[in-house]
Amino acid sequence: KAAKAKAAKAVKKVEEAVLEVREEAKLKDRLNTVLEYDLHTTPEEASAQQMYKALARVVNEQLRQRYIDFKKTKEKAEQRDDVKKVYYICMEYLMGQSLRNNLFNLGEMEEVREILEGSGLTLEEVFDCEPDAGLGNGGLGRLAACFLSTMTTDGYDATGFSLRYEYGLFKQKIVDGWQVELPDNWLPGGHVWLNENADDPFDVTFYGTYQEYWTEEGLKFNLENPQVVQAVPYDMYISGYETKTTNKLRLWKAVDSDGFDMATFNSGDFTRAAQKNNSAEVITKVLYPADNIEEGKELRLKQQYFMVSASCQNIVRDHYKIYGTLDNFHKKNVIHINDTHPALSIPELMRIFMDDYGCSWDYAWERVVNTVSYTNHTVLAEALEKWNDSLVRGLMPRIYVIIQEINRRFRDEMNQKFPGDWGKIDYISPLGDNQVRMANLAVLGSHRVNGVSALHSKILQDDLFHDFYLADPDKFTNVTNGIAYRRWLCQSNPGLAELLDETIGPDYRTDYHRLADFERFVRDETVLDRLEEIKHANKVRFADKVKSVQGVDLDPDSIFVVQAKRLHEYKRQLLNALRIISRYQALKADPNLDMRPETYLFAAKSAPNYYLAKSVIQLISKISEEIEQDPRIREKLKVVFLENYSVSMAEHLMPAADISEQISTAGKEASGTGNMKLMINGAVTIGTMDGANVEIYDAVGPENIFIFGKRVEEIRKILSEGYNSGAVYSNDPVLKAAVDRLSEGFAGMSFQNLKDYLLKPGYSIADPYMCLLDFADYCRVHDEMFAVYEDRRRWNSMSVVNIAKAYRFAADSSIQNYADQIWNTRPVLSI
Ligand code: HBZ
Repeated sequence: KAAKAKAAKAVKKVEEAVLEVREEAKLKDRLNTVLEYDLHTTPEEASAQQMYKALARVVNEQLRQRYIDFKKTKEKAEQRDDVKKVYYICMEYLMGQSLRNNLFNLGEMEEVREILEGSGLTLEEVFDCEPDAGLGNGGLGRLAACFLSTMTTDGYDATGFSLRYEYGLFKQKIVDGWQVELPDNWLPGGHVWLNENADDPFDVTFYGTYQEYWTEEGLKFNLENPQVVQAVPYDMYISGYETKTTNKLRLWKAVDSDGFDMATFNSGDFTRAAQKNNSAEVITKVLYPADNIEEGKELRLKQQYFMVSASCQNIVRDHYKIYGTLDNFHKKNVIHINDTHPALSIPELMRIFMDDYGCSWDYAWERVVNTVSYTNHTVLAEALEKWNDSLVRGLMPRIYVIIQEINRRFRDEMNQKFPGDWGKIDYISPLGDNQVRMANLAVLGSHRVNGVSALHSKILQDDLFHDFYLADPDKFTNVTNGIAYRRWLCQSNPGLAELLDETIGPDYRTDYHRLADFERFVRDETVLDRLEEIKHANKVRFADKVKSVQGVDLDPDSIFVVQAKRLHEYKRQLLNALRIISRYQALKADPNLDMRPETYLFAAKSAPNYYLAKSVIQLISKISEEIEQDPRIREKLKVVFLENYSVSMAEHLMPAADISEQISTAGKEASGTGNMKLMINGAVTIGTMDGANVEIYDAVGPENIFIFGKRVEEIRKILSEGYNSGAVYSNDPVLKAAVDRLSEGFAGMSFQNLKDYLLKPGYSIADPYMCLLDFADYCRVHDEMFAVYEDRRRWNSMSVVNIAKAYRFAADSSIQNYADQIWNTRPVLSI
């Protein structure tokens, strides 16, 4: 019996090997065919560009086939009552490049490496040809991308919905220190991953004259002369790691439904009639480049409703096709809205249920609320979306009427809970002050609301959504963010991944808990030395990259201090800059200061209309310029502003960092995810007790992180008593000297505006994010950290602990929490 089993096993192994060889042959054959017939070249003569195109096309075909194959698994799961389809709706998906990721996930990297050997091209050269899909601003958009990828690896039936922006996040140029924006025309290289589905469009309706009237059957409405825009889907297939699960990201493109305006034509204006489609297509032209700030523009609202309407119609139609009823809609689907940008999903689903499927209000409402869940990503007042009533009513008259009814019923219900407490009820209503308040709409229309770190979720409950929390505490929960570590560690730091394979074995690649095993090596000198070598090699690699794209020399033997994130007041790049100024002043006073050379790396894009943020970029650039002119100082202190931060730059930067700067004003950074990416690559954090830093601190312990600054409660108290930045400034000579230096300026440019910002009340109080308040503590802890860095053994063991404990921030863990606490679903395939 045993021999038989053994033989059967051997046969199976051979069969698998044969299959693998066939697959390999297929890849190579297909590649050759595409090169020859589509691109008219050969593997030997193909340029890197052509090779990228051909490979992308072949891999895309493989994924399409896998997507079709996976349908059968999903169909079986449709009968199970513990599985739902997960729809993740988000205005942004910051996907970055796809080729490396897909080859890695499909296990085809080595094979392609071998194929390329004959062509004289390297994998890196080929990968470099792919433009980033920069369909997002920062943390929120990258989180959506990490989640979709991780849900796929973990076997969920998940679909992402967003827009097919023709232009992604602008390209950043720095001219004389000032940020200049250039269009990011990504489609020429990026469209290979987009599979158009022109025969599956949906109509989205805007404007029109809305009228209600009574009939014997009740209240009816009529919408005259609306503008109808077609939403055409483009599907990007999403691969998972070592799994048959394949999902898709569906991106909608706006197309004019008739393409020709007959009315204009009939009135004799042929040219204008033919141009009409431009008015619709502008909807998906460009990503709004603002992060954590409200825009309030009509086009942005159009984008939101366009995405939401097409996606919701698609979801309901697909459900009805399978089950022929909406009775079980909420038992089979979850619709997750990522921040309030897709919150119109709530009234839109009500509209579809009632107007298109003839359901009653109560029937629809029960299903909608139990399907929708909402993640909040910010508590910044200026980022909370509020739309003018008149704008909403004009653009979406039917939706506005539905929101009014939601509002009326909600107020009735709250009057039961908080009888007569109209102050409270007014405050949490979706309509008020002639505005539609999207956060209130999102909360009342969802069955679960979560923040993105423990601290942030607590602030939501205690502060921003306190009255909602009192009315329904069970609605609120926390899911701490996470990262796709197969991308941010295994792919972007192959040296470290190899060390992990050797020490703890490769299982951590599929089971994130195993990463914790690495802590066993915290005192293993061989491993610590290897870690040091790997970091150094990554720094050399990064220095080469910076040299080739920006022409700047970095010293890999200096300490790399990294602050990479959007430029925002609350993130306090200015605090980092002030400390560098005082460092510079100390060095000027004593050029022989005994210190290891320090390299400060900044990478950040600012919203194009955010003047103060742009000034901070210019300040950093000008400090850099001035230091470069001083030969004695530039040996020890280097400041570099890395141009055009992007996902692919981050993939090179994170593995090269020694120190991770996470220095936001406590209470302001909802979570942060760059902190997690740096940590898992072995960088040690200096940070405030904010967002997920708090959980990093809990994970690694006080001896493996450098914490400084005021805590949330302290800040609250100081603010209530009146914060006086001027007093802090006057009492600290080091700080005063640094701040005064702003007006004197750098490389011939004064930054009086930034000094004023720190000391004079403007629109709000002086120094609203309290850079000055935390300055002294920041400097003290920084010095302490640099001293510890000199103890290389100790530092590298801190690095080990950070890498090992980063298992807590695997997106797999976040997704598991969403599935358990919010979605109440399970994978259709488990790895
Ligand atoms: O979401 C970020 C938070 O600031 C960060 O702390 C968190 O880690 C991350 C993921 O949860 N928020 C954003 O990135 N927000 C935006 O990008 C944004 C974009 C458009 C808006 C508003 C905010 O209109």
